[in-house]
Amino acid sequence: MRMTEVNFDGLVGPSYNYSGLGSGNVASYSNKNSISNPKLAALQGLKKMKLMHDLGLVQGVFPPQERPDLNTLRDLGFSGTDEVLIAKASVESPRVFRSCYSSSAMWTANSATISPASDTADGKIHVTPANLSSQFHRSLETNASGEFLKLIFRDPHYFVHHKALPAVAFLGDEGAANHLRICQQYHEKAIEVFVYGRRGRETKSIARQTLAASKSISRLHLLDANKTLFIEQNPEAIEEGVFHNDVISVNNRNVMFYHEKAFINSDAVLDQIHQMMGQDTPFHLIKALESEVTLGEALSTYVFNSQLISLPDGSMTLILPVECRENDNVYHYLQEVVSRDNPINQLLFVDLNQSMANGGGPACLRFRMVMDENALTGVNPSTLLSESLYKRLTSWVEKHFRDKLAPVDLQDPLLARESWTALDELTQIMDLGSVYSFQKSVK
Ligand code: SUG
Repeated sequence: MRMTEVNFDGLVGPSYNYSGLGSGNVASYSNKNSISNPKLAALQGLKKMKLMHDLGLVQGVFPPQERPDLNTLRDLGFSGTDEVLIAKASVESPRVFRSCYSSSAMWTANSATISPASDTADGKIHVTPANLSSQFHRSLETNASGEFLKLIFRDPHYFVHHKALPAVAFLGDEGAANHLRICQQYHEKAIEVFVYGRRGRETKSIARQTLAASKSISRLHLLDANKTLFIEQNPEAIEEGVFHNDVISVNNRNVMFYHEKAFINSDAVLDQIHQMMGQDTPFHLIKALESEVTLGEALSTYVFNSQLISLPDGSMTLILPVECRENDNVYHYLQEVVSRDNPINQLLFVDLNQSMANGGGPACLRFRMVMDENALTGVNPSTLLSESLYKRLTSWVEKHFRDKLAPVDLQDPLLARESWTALDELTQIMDLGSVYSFQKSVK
């Protein structure tokens, strides 16, 4: 049975903006109050999805969430008509207000942790939505992400959906961005590696992923303890702005591409992983030394936030942000990596500058799920990208999205109407049914 890695990218929403909400995220706070281009952001995201599709991979589309999320503002005691509510909340609680407009659910690497059937004791694919409890704007994603995941991975014969972990500090969970899966071939039982930034309640830094959360997920997913490892992210890197592990390391099958400052005791932990795999099995460690690529360069180019993919012919390709090509040193380093003896033989560059300005590169925009052809029949087909869905989504973006949005524009009640009109039409294009609350209540 052929196993495939299916990638699901988050579609950018119409209120995509730079409010500077990302904690520990240098790009997000450096670009606070800049003017965003939601149309370009969405088109750039779609282009990347199309590239993956054209490379022969199965590519899915994760719909945007209902933004603005006026229900949350009502839950916090703001009242009145939508117009009154928007006017009041934007003045009284500007940060909360802006949080309700964030398009952050597009970074689907944070929406869930997924364990493929080959790794779990019951042979099913396990999915746990992330509670994203470290930041208010991201915590608003959890419920809808859980619902969308059930809607997409809909056949209970193949998929088990867990509830998100309780949203408290010591169980902070940010999903697949802190999860690696190391194996020779996709169908094999892999070593699942959970990377955490903090052990519990204590916040020695702004680390978002906790060990307690990672351990809970490994239990829920019925993983084999002999094939599961919990490793600590290097706090120095977190302090510098590596707010998720996928900003400093990426893996695919038996290849690890990472910076030397990614983990605490990285040589020892990678050696341990190799022992768990079996010393005789090939394990390609592509470690960038600080003298080759500095942590600062890693952050400004997002070179490790690339997608490392296996093409149908078995070769591996890195999908990188164009910023990596524009930085001479990083570009030179990448060419050297490709020339070395490892499975990576191609570099492809994508322009995601809108998402990058909020700290989200190629890998942030996707979660991946290894599955066989049978399980693929249990996925809602209307969410899988095709030529025609790509064309329809592109026209939808062209029609509904603004090309300039300043955070102050969020106060415009028309933006809310425009967003809901767009999302309403999207549910028809993607055949999703009435998934948004404004479709259920008469406004
Ligand atoms: O959580 N940015 C996101 C970026 C997430 C990137 N994901 C991964 N590395 N997997 C974050 O910091 C900024 C949103 C704003 O300012 O509205 C933001 O949430």
